[in-house]
Amino acid sequence: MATSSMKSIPMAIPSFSMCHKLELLKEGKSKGQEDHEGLSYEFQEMLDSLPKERGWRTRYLYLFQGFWCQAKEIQAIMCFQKHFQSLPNDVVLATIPKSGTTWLKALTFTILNRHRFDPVSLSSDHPLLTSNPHDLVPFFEYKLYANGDVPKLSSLASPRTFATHIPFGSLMDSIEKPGVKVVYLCRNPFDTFISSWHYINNIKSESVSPVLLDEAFDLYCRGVIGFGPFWEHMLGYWRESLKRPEKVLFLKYEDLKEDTETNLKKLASFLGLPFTEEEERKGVVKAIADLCSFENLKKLEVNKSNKSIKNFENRFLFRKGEVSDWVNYLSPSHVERLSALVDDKLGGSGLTFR
Ligand code: PAP
Repeated sequence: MATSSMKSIPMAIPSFSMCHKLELLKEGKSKGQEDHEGLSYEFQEMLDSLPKERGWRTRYLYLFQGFWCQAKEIQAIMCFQKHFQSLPNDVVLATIPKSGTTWLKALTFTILNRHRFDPVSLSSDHPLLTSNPHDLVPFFEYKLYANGDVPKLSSLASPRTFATHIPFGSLMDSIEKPGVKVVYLCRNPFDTFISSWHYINNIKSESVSPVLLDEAFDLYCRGVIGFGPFWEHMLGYWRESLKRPEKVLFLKYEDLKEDTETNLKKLASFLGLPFTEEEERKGVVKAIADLCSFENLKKLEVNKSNKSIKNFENRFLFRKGEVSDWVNYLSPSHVERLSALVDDKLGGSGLTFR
């Protein structure tokens, strides 16, 4: 069922299938458009029919199904929407980028696998010590269905755990099966913006000039950011969590930071694996919080030197991990504009930030 926020969004769903690479664009045509390399002519034609704006990292962002998205992500999302078959115990972690996705993946993986990999005794074979969280909980759009691939997922151990940045309106048909659970992690829009701006400038290739803060800020406030507008993204999951709390758990980054253990208990209960009294006595909750903390993950070799998402270096996923770092970057006029926007878009929804 569509949330009221999603009803107003024009849905541009092409009627033909573009999951596979048909005729690939010739090099000449894709010159200067690395983000279009490997896409079919048919897909390119569909892209050309969509509204577009300059992208933060790629040449363009396209307005697809009511949200802004890169070309290759659109290809992957269409493929996901066509092929993904949910199973009753599936868990889907949802975020808009830079809201704490990496952290949520680490926490959820560790909770769900705590009987196999004990976070208290923490032997050296705990996967989190040698794998980036993005390799333990794959994204639909960057990993599983990237490049039009159709993965075989039926043999994965239950509960299968996936992640996505897809807005709720475009995800809902794929997760409707009873028992499928969604955890959404939301972060205040000021920090999400600053984190995104740093990340984009860190991962961009040297040949591309940096995105200036003012320019990025203007795009952000106009909703033009991957998977944005951010307010639509947040409201889609927020409203669904109010309507169906057993289906969608809505967490906030700032709450997790302030009281990780209380939120971990909430998360474990929602996932159907509440901590027992004995586990709490043994310090399991604290051990998970410590293992997945920013400080611990950042110092692991795998997160200093390896690459996980789309060949970007893992180290850029661990910048500061703080609440309110935005105060070091935004001017009073930025704050005024973004505050007014947040009030306008989220006011009355019940979704607030400290
Ligand atoms: P993604 O959407 O590309 O996966 P995501 O993990 O959501 O990125 O966001 C990265 C932010 O989460 C960074 O924030 P910052 O730029 O403000 O520092 C990163 O530092 C923060 N982060 C990563 N891991 C943790 C963690 N374990 N605890 C708290 N914050 C974290």
